[in-house]
Amino acid sequence: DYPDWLNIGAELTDRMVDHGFGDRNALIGNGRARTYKELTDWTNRLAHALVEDYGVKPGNRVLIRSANNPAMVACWLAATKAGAVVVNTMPMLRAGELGKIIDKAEVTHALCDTRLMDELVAAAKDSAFLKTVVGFDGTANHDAELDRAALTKSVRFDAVRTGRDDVALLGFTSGTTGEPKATMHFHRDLLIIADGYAKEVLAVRPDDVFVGSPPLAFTFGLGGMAVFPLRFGASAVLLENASPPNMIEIIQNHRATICFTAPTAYRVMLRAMEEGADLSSLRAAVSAGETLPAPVWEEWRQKTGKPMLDGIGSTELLHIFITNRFDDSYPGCTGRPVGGYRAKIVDEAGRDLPQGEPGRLAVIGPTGCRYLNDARQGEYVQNGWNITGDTFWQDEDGRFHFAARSDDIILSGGYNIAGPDVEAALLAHDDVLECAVIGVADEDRGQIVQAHVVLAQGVAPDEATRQRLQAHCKAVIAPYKYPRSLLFTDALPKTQTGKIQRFRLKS
Ligand code: 3SK
Repeated sequence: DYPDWLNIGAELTDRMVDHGFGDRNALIGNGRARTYKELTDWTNRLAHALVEDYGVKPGNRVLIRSANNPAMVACWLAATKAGAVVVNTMPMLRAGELGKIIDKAEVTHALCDTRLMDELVAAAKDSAFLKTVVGFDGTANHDAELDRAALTKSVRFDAVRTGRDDVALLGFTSGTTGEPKATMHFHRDLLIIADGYAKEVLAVRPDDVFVGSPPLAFTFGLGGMAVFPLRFGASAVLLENASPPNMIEIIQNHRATICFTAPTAYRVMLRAMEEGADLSSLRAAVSAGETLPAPVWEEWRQKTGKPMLDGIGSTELLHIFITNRFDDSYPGCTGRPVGGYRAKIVDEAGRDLPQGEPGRLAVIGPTGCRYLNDARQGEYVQNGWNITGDTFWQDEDGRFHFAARSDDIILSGGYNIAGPDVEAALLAHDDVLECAVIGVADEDRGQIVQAHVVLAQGVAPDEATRQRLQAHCKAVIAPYKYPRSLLFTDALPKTQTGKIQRFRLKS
C-alpha cells in the first residue's frame, strides 16, 4: 500500500534523511563516500539545474550514460525527482545502439559522463528527439557543465508529485536473441522490488554493505546496487570496473555483506579463496543473470558454509521474481516465487503443464510486464501472464528448476538435449572457465551439440584437452548429450549485461 503520490527519487533520499539516516554512508565510489544527507543535497541541486537550466519537464524522457558510479545514481535520482522518465544506458553502447534507444523512447535530454561523450554526441546529431546533451563528471571532482550548474542551486527541491503509477523508468531488454524492447516501470515498482525481494529474501539492514558487478543500466544492477541499499539505509560500493579481483578487494576492505554478480565471477572468487582471499564478511551471495551451475553452488557452500542465492528476474518484471532463500536453497534449483508473484509452466499454446514436465515459464506479478509501443506485447503477455523465453520445470515441492532458454533446446538424433545440461557438465571440469553450448545443423542427426569453451589459465587448447573434456561429459551426463563438436575460444559473445549470446555463435 503506497501513497497515491510517490516519487521514488525523494523516497530514497529526502525521506531517508527524515528517517534519521542522514549521517550514514549511502554511496561509496571513485575514492569518496557520500552520506544520505550529502546525496540528498547533491540530487536536489542537480534537480534544480535540470529544471531551471535545461528545461526538463515532468514526463520528459531523460537518457543517462555512465559506468557504475555515485554520479550516475545522483543523476538518476535527480531526474526522477524532476518527474522525468529515465532511460539508463550502458557505457559500452555505440552511437547506432544509442540512436535506436533514443528513437524508441523519444529521449529529449541526455546526461552523460564527460568521458563517454563521443558516441552520444554522434547519436544526437541527427536525432529528431534529442536536443539537449549535458555532461556530468563521473569522477568525484564535480567538474563538468551539469556539476557547475548545480553548484549554486539550493539544497532544497520539492520533488514533482508523481503518481505511484506514473512511469519512472524505461528498461531496455539486453537482447540475447536480437531486437531490444523497452519495458515501462512505475514509481511504485521500484519500492515493490525493495519491499519484496530485498526485504523478504535478503532482509537488508542499515549495516549492510553492497558490492556487485551488474551495470546500473540493467535493472538487476539498479535494484541491487542502488534501490535496495538506499531503501534500507545501507550503503553500496560502486565500481566502474567490477572485475572479480576488484570486487574481492572491496569485499575485504569494506567488509561487504551482500554481493550481486553472475556465476562466472563467483567461480573466479572461489579460486581466489584458495589463494587466501577473505570473503567471510559476505552474508548473501546473490547469483543471477545466468543460471547457477550446481558445482559452483556446492563449492561455495563447502568453502563459506553459506548457501548461494540463485534467482531469476527479468527487465520486464524489473527484478528477481523466483529465488532461493537462506533456509531453502538447493544446487541446481532456482527456488520459489517472491511474495506477490506467481509462476507456472505452460506449453506452446499457453496451457498449464503438470508438475515435473518442462515447458515455458510464465510469471505474473505487480511489476510488469508492460512494453512501450511494441506489437509483441500480445505475444509475450497472455491474460496478464508474462510468457518468458525460459524452459523450467516445477518439482513436487513447488520449487522451480531451470532447464534451458526455450531456444537452447537442441534436437539431435531424436533426443531433446538442453544445452545448459552440457554446459553444467563442462563447467564442472577444472579445465573450463566458461562455455556456451549450441546446436548446429548436421546431416545425420539433424543437429549436433557444439560447445564453445574458454579454458582455464594454463590449459592447452589441443586435441588431448578436447578428448579429455568430451570423455568427461560422457562420464557425468547421458553420453548422447556429449559435445560432438568442441571448439576453443578466448571469449564468449555477451550482452552488455554479461548474458551469453548463444545466437551469435550460430552463424
Ligand atoms: O535474471 C535476470 O537476468 C535479471 C534481469 C533483470 C533484473 C533482475 C534479474 C535477476
